[in-house]
Amino acid sequence: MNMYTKTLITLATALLLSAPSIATAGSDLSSAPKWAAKADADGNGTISKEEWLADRGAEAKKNGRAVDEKKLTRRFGQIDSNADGEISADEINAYVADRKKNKK
Ligand SMILES: [Ca+2]
Ligand SMILES: [Ca+2]
Repeated sequence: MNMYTKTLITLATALLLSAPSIATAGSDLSSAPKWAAKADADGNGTISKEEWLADRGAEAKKNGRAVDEKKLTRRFGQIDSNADGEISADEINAYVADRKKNKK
């Protein structure tokens, strides 16, 4: 093994090792509430309607509430302000901020 190959392998290993942290830091949901990052089951940085229903449904069940899919779907539409079928961190943050404002 020559130096060049060694350097390449070292570089590749370093890249591989740093990849998970890059993915986490680059996740769009890192600025969103914790539950939002958790709801992103496939980790693509946005929450699809399926992910939303699965997560919110599980949360409702955990809290002993009935799962109202219609209501959850409506809420999804409220949060998904650009209506592209995915909830981004910006949309969640705007929604949460709005809700806090209205509570006061
Ligand atoms: Ca997702
Ligand atoms: Ca959206």
